[in-house]
Amino acid sequence: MIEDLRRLEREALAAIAAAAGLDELEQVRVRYLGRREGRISAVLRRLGRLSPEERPAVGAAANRAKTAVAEALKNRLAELEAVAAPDRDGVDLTLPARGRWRGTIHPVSRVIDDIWAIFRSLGFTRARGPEVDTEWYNFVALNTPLDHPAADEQDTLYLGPGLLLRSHTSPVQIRTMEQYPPPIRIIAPGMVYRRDTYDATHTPAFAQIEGLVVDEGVTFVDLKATLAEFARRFWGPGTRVRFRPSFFPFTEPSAEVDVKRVIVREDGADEETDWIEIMGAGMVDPAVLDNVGYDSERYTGWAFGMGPARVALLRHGVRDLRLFYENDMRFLGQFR
Ligand code: 2U9
Repeated sequence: MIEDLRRLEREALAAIAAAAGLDELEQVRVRYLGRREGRISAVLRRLGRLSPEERPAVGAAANRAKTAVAEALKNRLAELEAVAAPDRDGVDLTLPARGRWRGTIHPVSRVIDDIWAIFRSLGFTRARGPEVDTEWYNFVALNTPLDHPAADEQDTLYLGPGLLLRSHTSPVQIRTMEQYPPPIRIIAPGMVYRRDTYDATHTPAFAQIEGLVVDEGVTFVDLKATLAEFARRFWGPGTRVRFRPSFFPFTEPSAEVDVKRVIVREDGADEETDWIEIMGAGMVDPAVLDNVGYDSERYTGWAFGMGPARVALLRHGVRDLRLFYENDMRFLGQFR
């Protein structure tokens, strides 16, 4: 019987060491120490039937086996729990790993990149300049007198006397013309600032992309052809373009540019959208060319400006501009 107990103990200790999880360990406990069916428990229960001579030795061996197995169970339980449950530092080693965090290009930046790629292929260079600029570069050089409403403190964010946050990227074109002689063919994308109410169609900081061409013999035909080519590359070959007379202080004549897009319906048929105003443009006012020291008798130019956030709005069917500038990852993550 003592021999049987030694074998049971060896078996139990091996099974405990081999138990890979808490459930398996509990099964081992029940098999050897369970009150009703445990094999070591059964030996202890039978002690009463042994002769008084046998009882002390077998009893002692049975108790030793029970203690050794109980001790092994306790140790293995601690080991398994350390892996299965949060440890004292609250680290749960069984939690699945988090997915890798993947960033994405902002939808407004993507519109800027796409517009830039088209103009680059048409021979334009990208230009940049400061976001803090002077009244001269932001207004006066652009043929906009300081008593013009745009220069009013109601509309422009002033930082000090004569110093402001640029309200368009046009100062970049002025600075570029000061620095380089014609011919000029540039695209100026960047953030601009206006004292606007924050609502679905206005944000006080917004992206703008402007273009400027200056050379000998440049005409309104070049403006129309280039912007129509751009529109067809950006919105598709079926896109129609319309120019409506307008006014800007820095261009004369000036136009608002509308596009009518062709979209393919779910049933495969083509459908034309309404006319959508997409940008402003015009022939650079000779006074602007004079302001940077260009000979306005010899050179002519054209320019345009548009808001990429508005383009992104149309591209994705978003109704509220603010969503693009609030950095909510639940919104931005959808543009992957
Ligand atoms: C120079 C000369 C001329 C840039 C131009 C517009 C027309 C225009 C608006 C579009 C939507 C601003 O972002 S918006 O609110 N822009 O309508 N911009 S012509 O003309 C220039 C620029 C620089 C030296």
